[in-house]
Amino acid sequence: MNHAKSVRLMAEAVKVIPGGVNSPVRAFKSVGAAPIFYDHAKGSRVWDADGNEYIDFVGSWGPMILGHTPDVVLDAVRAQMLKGTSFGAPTELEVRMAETLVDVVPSIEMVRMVSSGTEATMSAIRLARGYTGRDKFVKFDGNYHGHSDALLCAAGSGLITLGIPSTPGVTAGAAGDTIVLPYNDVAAVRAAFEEQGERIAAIIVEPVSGNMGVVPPLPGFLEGLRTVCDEYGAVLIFDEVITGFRVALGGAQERFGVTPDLTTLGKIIGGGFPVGAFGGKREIMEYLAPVGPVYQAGTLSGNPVAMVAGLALIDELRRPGVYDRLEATGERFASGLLRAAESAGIPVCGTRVGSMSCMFFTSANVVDWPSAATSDTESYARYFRGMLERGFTLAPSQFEAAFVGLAHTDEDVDAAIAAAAEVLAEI
Ligand code: KE4
Repeated sequence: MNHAKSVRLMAEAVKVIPGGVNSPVRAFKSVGAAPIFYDHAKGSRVWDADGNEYIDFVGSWGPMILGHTPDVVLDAVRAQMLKGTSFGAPTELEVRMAETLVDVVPSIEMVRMVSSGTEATMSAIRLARGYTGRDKFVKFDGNYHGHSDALLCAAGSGLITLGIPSTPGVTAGAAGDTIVLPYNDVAAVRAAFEEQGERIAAIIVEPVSGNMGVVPPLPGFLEGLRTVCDEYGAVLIFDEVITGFRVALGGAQERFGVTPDLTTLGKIIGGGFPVGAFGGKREIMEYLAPVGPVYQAGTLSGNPVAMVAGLALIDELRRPGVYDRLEATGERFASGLLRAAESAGIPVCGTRVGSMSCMFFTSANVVDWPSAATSDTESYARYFRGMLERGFTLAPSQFEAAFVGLAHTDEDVDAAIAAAAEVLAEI
């Protein structure tokens, strides 16, 4: 493939944008390839600046569950833009989005819109602290909840990818109340609460980890968190920025039958526009200004364009059979890749929940960050480059998720599996 224009664009980008990218993981640092610059996309396909076509399994890191630029979203956005793109005032659209989230997500009785997943999780932690009057909170090693200071401890996603153990600029004061525990380890959580439970405001967890690769909850893990939070009066927060509307219409909390006190959302609910949300029990949410004392705000919160895009997308996801189709495509994709690895004699650990999956290049059974970290990232990098050259985009890191959506046909999936068989045979 010719990547001349992407290479030229990167040379221009690095002069004016740190690392040439507006989010580190896009720099392809851990996969030893020059980043490709996208130009346009439709359905399951994206085209780069050089006109190369790819079947896309990144999906903008999750939002493109219908595929890229679905007509229903474009039509809704086009109509709204002629009416106004931002008002800084309440609109009916925000009411309809809030009513939709209340209707669909089991834990949500009230919700506040923001403009990113980072804002959603940062605000949820502040709210839980304000509501309980406690300072500390628990997160899990390898979970990534965006880049607010207190949450950037032992985080996943780009920090793991770039090998950044902790981030300069995050002060001891900012991170001092963050308790980091091993994922899938209820005993460790219980021990922490026995030691200082009366000082712990919340547990925040990715109910299915998507930022150390895909790591599902072990049976009893989410239920255990719910029990401990009930015993100690702590707020249970499910960070469903990835899993919301992804692993079920009502997210992981619907799929696994565990209801948190607060839920954070993002990605899919914006239909490709900047969005985030946090919602949950009315009693907690009414601690938020202007009703309550916990301040939180945002110029573009509830942006009407993002609202119509999200509402149009969610309407499609509410159609009968959608999640059966996503499950079937996810299974076809993940199991086919595992068969290809097995045929090539490469030890891998495959994980999948619905339409999000991962293939760890390790013989370990991956259940947490230490086991995920045994993966051979060099092999993953060779796999990534081989697939890219054959016209398939995967996450540029071993420690992310692959996403399939409603635009992926069986032919798309089978072509990816055939390409993987070639690439893995050469690794
Ligand atoms: P944003 O601030 O990037 O919208 O959301 C932060 C966030 C919060 N919670 C979870 C579970 C998330 O996965 C994310 C962001 N996900 C990463 C990819 N794993 C975004 C990609 C990037 O950082 O460029």
